[in-house]
Formats: sequence, structure tokens, C-alpha cells
Amino acid sequence: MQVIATAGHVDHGKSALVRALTGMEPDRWAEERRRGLTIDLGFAWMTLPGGDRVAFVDVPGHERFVPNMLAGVGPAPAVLLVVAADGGWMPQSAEHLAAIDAVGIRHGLLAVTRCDLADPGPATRQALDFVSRTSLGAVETVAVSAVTGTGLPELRAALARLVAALPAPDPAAPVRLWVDRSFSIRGSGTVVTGTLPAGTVTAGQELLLTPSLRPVRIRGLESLNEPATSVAGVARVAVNLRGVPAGVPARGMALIEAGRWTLTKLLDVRLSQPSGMTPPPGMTPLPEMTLPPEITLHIGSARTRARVRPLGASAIVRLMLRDALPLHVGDRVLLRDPGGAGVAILGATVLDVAPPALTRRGAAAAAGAELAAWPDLPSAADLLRRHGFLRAGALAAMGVSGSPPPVAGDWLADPARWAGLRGQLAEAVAAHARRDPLAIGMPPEAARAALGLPDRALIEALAHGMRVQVQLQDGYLRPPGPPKVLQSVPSLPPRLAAAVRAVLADLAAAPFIAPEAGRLRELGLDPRAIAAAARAGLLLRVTEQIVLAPGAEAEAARILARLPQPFTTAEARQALGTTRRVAIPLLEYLDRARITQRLPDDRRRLRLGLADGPPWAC
Ligand SMILES: Nc1nc2c(ncn2[C@@H]2O[C@H](COP(=O)(O)OP(=O)(O)OP(=O)(O)O)[C@@H](O)[C@H]2O)c(=O)[nH]1
Ligand SMILES: [Mg+2]
Repeated sequence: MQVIATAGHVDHGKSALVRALTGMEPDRWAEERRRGLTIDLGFAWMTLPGGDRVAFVDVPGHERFVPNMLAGVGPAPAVLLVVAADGGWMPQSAEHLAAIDAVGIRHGLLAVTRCDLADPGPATRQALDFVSRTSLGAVETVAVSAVTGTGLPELRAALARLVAALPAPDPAAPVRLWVDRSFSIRGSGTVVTGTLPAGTVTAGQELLLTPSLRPVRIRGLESLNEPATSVAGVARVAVNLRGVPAGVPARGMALIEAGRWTLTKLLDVRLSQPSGMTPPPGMTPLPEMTLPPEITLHIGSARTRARVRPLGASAIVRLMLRDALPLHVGDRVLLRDPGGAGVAILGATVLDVAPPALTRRGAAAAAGAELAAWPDLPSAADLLRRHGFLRAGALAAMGVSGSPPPVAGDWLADPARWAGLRGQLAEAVAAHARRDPLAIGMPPEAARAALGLPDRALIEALAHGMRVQVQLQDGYLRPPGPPKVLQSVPSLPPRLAAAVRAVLADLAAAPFIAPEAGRLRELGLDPRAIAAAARAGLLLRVTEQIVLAPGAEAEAARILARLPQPFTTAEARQALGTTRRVAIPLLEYLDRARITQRLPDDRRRLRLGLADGPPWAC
């Protein structure tokens, strides 16, 4: 099935043509029939030669009802543009064509009707000239009369060719069914109708009704008055809903699949050339486009007010909507300024549905310059470059596929930003340690805040990927080196604390090169001070003269465990990267601590099968 919307000036014969083609009455209201004027959307359908079915959404031509017209054309993939032979090109012919161009409809037919009243030639030539400059491009033309029937067989054949040439939409595409009618049926309850452009709706399926995101379940389905268990777009569909009282759904709301759309009030868009102003290929100087500060935005059957914020001098603007809409990047929206002096209708392409706040000075112009270079269908790489980080679900809800693998959990990252963060994290952790060498380490939450990341999991994933520069131990981030496990908060005199900090800083680079006696003296670390620092857990006192960082014994055990057992003093000294001055007292300390065992031949081995990995290894 396909859906075709009519378009054209008031009284040019749209409804008469639909009636002549389908035998159905598109003017549903008594008032419409009495006045001979379409006010709201009408629906009729037929089987084409060849067997394809086509449904028509018949729109009103009167200028007062342009919003209704837009609700009908919005979700339709093709149009039947009607121009009366005796009327010629008229204001709403132009306005409807501008709307078709703005929403980017590429498929259609031109019917020059009432050809029993005038020669269709001049109206045809005039219309084709305008049509050819829009998204419709070259279209087939048929001269018809709804009264005499002239041209109707040719029109049916042309419709069959048009429908056969329309692209087949993806039945697995995300469902977004714009509601164009809502009513209740005794015994069934709430029913909404709409044009389903793509995707599949199925009885029993749960959908969300925008903008409240109220969950509703499909109780039953009909398409073209026939019951169905499942309907794939393109289709006209009537959906009987469970979970929502009649009177709640209204035109402009949409039924959407959870997680597959972004409901947003804020979007960045690129304005398109107004209809008829498309420059020749290769030449695209955009004329200066000035929009009013507030404008009406249409998409699908929805309409809302939007505040406009230009982003620099380009055709990029930020729109702040009065009502949230379910959108994807790449969506086409129509901007209209009823009663405005300038461009009355303009199309725009949605580039971002969750744009970042513009807080810095010059941010708006920078955003405009960045987005101006984007394609109409932004890729995952484009969006990640702009946002830095996005959850996979958020990117999918923007309508973007082909995302890279996540860097942590379901977080996706811009590769350049991610690579740059390694250096930043190493620097932040090193600076933290310099500021406070006695601290147990930098909490990942502090690092997250310092680097401006959205989730701590990203810090942890970064740290795991860069063990050489940063270690994540016991839940804290530290520069590499022996762990400084401090159990209690030290309460040492400031002079002593500063001296201990200096020693730990020396040891950070070479953990087993204990400071020389001269250095300890220079720092004022006499045996009493060293004992106090050791008691506070801030230093490991190997002997009166040999001090190391706390935890150095565990680090030593870990290193010695890697040696062939038993090992000599020389082997141990070499493995620890130190001198005999430190190695001998340290090994004796480890003997006393029953970490190592000294054998009669003066070699040593780790006790308790620690060669397989000491239990205190961190
Ligand atoms: N002679 C003649 N009259 C026609 C033809 N098509 C439509 N009409 C008449 O033109 C008038 C307007 O026709 P409609 O079909 O209501 O026009 P419309 O485009 O649907 O008008 P709106 O929906 O109000 O925009 C009616 O009186 C029709 O009977 C035709 O091919 N020949
Ligand atoms: Mg009509």
C-alpha cells in the first residue's frame, strides 16, 4: 500500500478527483459537503491497475486551513498536486508546493483538472516550471476532468507507475505514528488513525503516546477498514488503544516505540533554501536568511511554536519548542511564519536533537560553524565528536546506527577525545599526589569531576587502559609506585609531615632506594621523628636509618616472588633495583616479618608458597 496526499488551491477540484478515482467521499463532514469546501483531512482509497492499493489523504486548499493541510502532507511519501485548467497557478498552489518542498517529498504527480472547462496547456506549463525547481523535480502530468471522466484512465496508470517506483520503507524501522484523528467507538474505546511511513505495528504491542510518554497497548488494528494483526508502513492505519481514555489522544501526538526516539524541546537545524530559490548545482551561496524570533514548526501531524536562536552567520539555528516532539537527526521539519512579511514557509533538517548548552562566549558561532559542515544525515562519528560521550541507547534514540563499540559499560566516546583524556587523567592524578603525597590516592569521583566526564565508569575504564601512568588500587587512583596505604589520618606536626612528604616523593620514583642518612638529617628526620612517622603508618621503618614507603614490604614480596626460589641476596638486590645498603636490612626485615625464610646457605625463599603470588599482593 502507498499513501498519497493531495495538494492545491481551494476549489481546484482535489476532492472531486479523489471521489472520481475512488468512488469514496473524502469530505467527511456535513458542513464540508454543504459548503462544497474541504475543511479537514479526508480519507479514501482504491486498487490501482496492477493490484497495488493506494490511500489518499485529501487536504483542504483554503488558506485558513493550511495547518490541516500540513498535518496531512507531513507523513505522506508522495503527493498528487492538483491545478485547475481554468484557474491556473494560485497562491495556495504555491504555498502547498513550498510545503511539499520544505518537508522534502520527492515523489508526485501533477493533475491538471477541470480540463473540460479550459485548455490545460497553459496551467500545465506554468505549474511544471515551479514544480521542477522543488524536491519533486520532474513529474508526470495528466490532464483530467472529474466531471466528464477525461484522463481518469491515464491518471490511474500514472498513479500505478508512481506507486511502483516508490521506495519500500524498512518494516523494522522505529515506529512513529503521527495521530491525525482520534475518536472512540462504542464497545472498542479509543481509536487513533494516522499514516505509518515505516516500521510495523502489531496487535498487542506496547507503544508510548507523546508527549506524556504514557504507555498504551494496541488492542486491535485496521487498515483501509479491514482488521489486521500487523501492519507495516507505508500504510493508513487505525489503532484501537488500551490504556488511554478517549479524549486524551489528539492530532499532533504520536505513538512511538520506547527507546527509539528522542523526545525533545531543543534542536539544532539547518535551514534549506526556500522553494523556487534552489541555485544551480555547484553554486550554493545561501542568501542571508532572517527568521522571526518565534515561528511555527510542523512535523508529521504536529505543530508547535518555536523560539529561534541563530547560531552564527550560517543557516544553522537552534529551536526551542513549546511542546516536546519525538525526533531523529535527519528529520525534516517545516517552519512557517503565518502572516509574516518574509519567507512564509521554510524547510529545515534536524542535525541534533539533544544539543549541548551554549554557555561559553562565542559558543553559538562555534556551534554554527561546526554544524554547517555536517551532512544532512549526521553519523555516529559526527555526533560523538560534538558530544564527546553518548550512551549507546541515547545515540540509537537519535536515529543513528553504526555506532562504535562502547569504551565503558554502554558509553560511546569520540576516539580523539578518549585518547586525549589519558594524558589528562595521568596529569590530574599526578597533580593530586604532588599536592598531597600522604593521601591514599585520588578518588575516581574527583577525577571524573576534574575531567568533566559524565560517569565514574569512564574514569575506571581509562585507568584500566593505562596502568603505566595511573593505577587504580583499593578504589583510588595513584601514580605508579608502591601503594601508600594509610589507615589513619596522620596528625603529625606540620614540619614532620612536610619531611615525610618529601621522603615519599623521593621514593615514588625509586621505591627501594631509601634516602641516605644525610638526606634524612637534612629533612630533620631523626630516629624519634622516624619512629613517630612509622607509628602513624606514614613510613615503613626497616631500621633506624632505612625508611621506605608504607607497603614497600608487600611490593618487595611481590617482586621476590617472581624470582626462581630460593634466591641469593645479589639476585634480590638486583630485582628490587637497589643497593646492598638497603637490600640486606630489607631482607632481614622480611625474615623477621616471616615473609621470607633464610636458608643455611644464606639464600632465601618466600614462605607459605608465596612464590605463586603473595596473599597481600594488591
Ligand atoms: N467542470 C468541472 N468541475 C469540477 C471538476 N472538478 C471539480 N469541479 C468542481 O469544482 C468545485 C470544487 O471542487 P472540489 O473538489 O470541492 O475542490 P477542492 O480542491 O477539493 O476544494 P477545497 O477542498 O475546498 O480546497 C466543485 O464545484 C466541483 O464540482 C472538473 O473536472 N470539471
Ligand atoms: Mg476538497
